Amino acid sequence: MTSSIRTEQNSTIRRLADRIDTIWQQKLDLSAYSLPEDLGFVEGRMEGERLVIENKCYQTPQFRKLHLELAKIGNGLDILHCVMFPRPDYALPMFGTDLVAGRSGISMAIADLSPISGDRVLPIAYSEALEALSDTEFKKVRTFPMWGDIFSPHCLFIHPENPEEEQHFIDRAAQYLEIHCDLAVQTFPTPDRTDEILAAQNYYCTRQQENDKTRRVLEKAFGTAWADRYMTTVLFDMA
Ligand code: BLA
Repeated sequence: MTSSIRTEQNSTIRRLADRIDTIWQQKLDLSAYSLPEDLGFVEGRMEGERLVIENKCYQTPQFRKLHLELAKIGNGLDILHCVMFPRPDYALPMFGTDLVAGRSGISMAIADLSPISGDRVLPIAYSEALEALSDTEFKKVRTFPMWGDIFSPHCLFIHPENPEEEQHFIDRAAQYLEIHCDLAVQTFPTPDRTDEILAAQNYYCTRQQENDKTRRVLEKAFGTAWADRYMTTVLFDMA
């Protein structure tokens, strides 16, 4: 993907965005996905600073939406946001990652395969694959907000200390994504579980919509109504 803001992004964000693109292209059968009312590229102003959002979306036989978003606020704040929404007849976890970079580097990096079954446990093949990964250690682990009960025990939620930890995070997030794509394409649909899957995906989205930090950034640039519409139709739309 050649994009206008990617080349200006924090280099860690750029490298993770490139890894996500490459893994999607290699492992999934991608087709086009149209965003509502052409929200592919959006521009707003926050306290005199420009906010630019660039979205890339696909769909596949297993996923109703793959979403990779890059945002840039003035010269100070770069954001990567990515969520993969399984189709409601596929009992697959939600892959999500979010990176926030300020002037002094990445302040927050999160990546998870979040369970969507009624009992909020990952499919056994996922737990086995994740447990087989080598142990990992980051110096500054962050504390989950109130709405963070959606994340799995394998969730990485850190403040990377240095460039080595940033690279380590990228490699680990890429491993999660590779495991997810490999297992997803081997998964058969379970139409009898659609109600349970929908309820769990909707719970995930409702919780993510409670993230005031994301909401506040969007509200300042675009206003309350726009921010709400964006969070509920683009970032975390329910199936
Ligand atoms: C936190 N998200 C944040 C923060 C900002 C944003 C500014 C605070 C960073 C910090 O505390 O260091 C902003 N994130 C955005 C914006 C967009 C975005 C504006 O994606 C989009 C335009 N958030 C997600 C996904 C996950 C996620 C997919 O979008 C997880 C898979 C998590 N973001 C997440 C969490 C926090 C966060 C857990 C910390 C919230 C807190 O500490 O209260």
